[in-house]
Amino acid sequence: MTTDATTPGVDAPTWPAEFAERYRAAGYWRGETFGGVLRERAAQHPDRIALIDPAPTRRTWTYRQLDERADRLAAGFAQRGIRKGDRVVVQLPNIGEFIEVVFALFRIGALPVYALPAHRDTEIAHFCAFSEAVAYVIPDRHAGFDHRALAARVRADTPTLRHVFVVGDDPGPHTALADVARDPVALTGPAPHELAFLQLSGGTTGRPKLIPRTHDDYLYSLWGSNEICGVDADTRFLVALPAAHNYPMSSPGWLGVLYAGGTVVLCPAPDPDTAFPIVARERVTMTGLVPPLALVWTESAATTDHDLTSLELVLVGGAKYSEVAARRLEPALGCRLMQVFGMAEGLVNYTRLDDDTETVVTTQGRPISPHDEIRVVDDADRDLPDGEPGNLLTRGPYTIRGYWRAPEHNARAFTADGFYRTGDIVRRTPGGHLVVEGRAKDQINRGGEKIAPEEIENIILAHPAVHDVSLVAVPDPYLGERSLAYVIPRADAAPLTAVAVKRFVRERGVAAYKVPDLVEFVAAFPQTGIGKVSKKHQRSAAEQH
Ligand code: AMP
Ligand code: DBH
Repeated sequence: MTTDATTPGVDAPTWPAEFAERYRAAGYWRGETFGGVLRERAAQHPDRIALIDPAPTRRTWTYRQLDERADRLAAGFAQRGIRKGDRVVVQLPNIGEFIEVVFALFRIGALPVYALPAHRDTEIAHFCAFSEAVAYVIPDRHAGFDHRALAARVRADTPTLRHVFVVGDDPGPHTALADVARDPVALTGPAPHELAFLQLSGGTTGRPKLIPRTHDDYLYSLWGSNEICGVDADTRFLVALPAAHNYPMSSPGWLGVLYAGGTVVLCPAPDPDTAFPIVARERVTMTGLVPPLALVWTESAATTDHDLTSLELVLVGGAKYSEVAARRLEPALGCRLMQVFGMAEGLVNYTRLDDDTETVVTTQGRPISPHDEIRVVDDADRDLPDGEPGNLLTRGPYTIRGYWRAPEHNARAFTADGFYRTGDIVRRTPGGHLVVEGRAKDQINRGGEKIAPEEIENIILAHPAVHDVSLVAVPDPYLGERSLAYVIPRADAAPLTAVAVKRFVRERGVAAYKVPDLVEFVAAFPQTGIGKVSKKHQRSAAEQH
């Protein structure tokens, strides 16, 4: 048997054979691939609109056009030596080319590594080096930032990186994506049980982990989500959040909507001023938001002149949505609310369309699948009775069994029998819904954007005037949480300011949302019984901010 980076079990643990058989026998793993699904939809309804990119000038793709475009780009990528199993870091905003590029890679069986537009040198260099990426796809400029210059820096340091493809008028020293397409060629492509892409984890450690998802498992999460959310060929779904993130991609997301033969509408930014006119013009029926955006949409709906009556369902998730805010959404937007609690590692929970209002506003839903196994345990992994808060462990037909090339981390993040330790503290209601009560993992959830404190602590520690640092969450009425860096300065160094610490992090080149919101200088950290930094004490002290 030949193996390559797409073969499960090679670069990451996979489902034991008995589980894979069970999921196939239950009809969850249907033996489809992303490339195959697009081909089928194009044959079934070639002229239906698959994709709308409204800005700056409106462009549309029928299913046939998207399918053909994916074929032509795949041929061009293949001609440039991109092969099945190769990793390609894709960092594109919500533009039509994003969808074209990933379907072209799916056709080859090359694995997109989904970077967010906000990522900068530190993250991109890591993704490219760690995944041994052969190519990196970027916009020329986006949100005032020149991605070509970043790409040139990363390319100089990454020997495997042979190509940088640029969307836009001026590719600089790189290759214009517009010059890549060729007449279609025959490609073997991936098998359904093989890897489709590497998704990013929000992370708790110094470096973001890569999440290996197969065609079979991810496609199940898509059509399972479609059934729950009522996605069909008439759905017009607005991608308001960054398209590369797991939530707008799969819950039910743009991939779910394409699976159902519906229409994906890309939104360049999620604020009401940008999104409402697009909702009105394109008659959007469904979207997914994070809680801070849901708040702004709810408030703005009262005074808007734009017609939002096409909206049928708004999903809210990614971070805890307050019950008070949740109660206001349906009356303000004139549509149904669904809460969603998911993770790029797999498990996704939704409230249901036929749940009563109390359940929808007070819980974060229940799993997609009857085969999602849920355990709520104490710190010694003993099962707790329903109703008691504890650590959420899960295993199932679309939850990974291990991160990509991370055996040591996997030993901690998964139990011996394959349950993923989510790090979330939940309670299960008698109806089987989960309520997120908190978090055991060291992570900050800044309005749905996750920060691994260790990653930022490592950067700040490199400052010559810093003796030690600890990054914790501070409650915030709008974002839910913001970040606070407690810094112990070196006694022998020149005095340090908060502004200097923030600038230092920014200049290292990380996504802006990871730059500490607040910096406080202290003489010492509170300690735990065995002398570790007590983040628990720091977090409760930070609540005074
Ligand atoms: P990630 O690992 O980056 O995919 O982020 C997944 C994490 O986001 C989950 O483990 C939760 O901590 C958090 N999360 C997602 N949705 C919700 C929600 N509805 N309520 C509370 N936390 C959430
Ligand atoms: O936060 C997440 O990662 C998330 C939230 C809702 C997610 O991955 C998802 C739904 O699929």
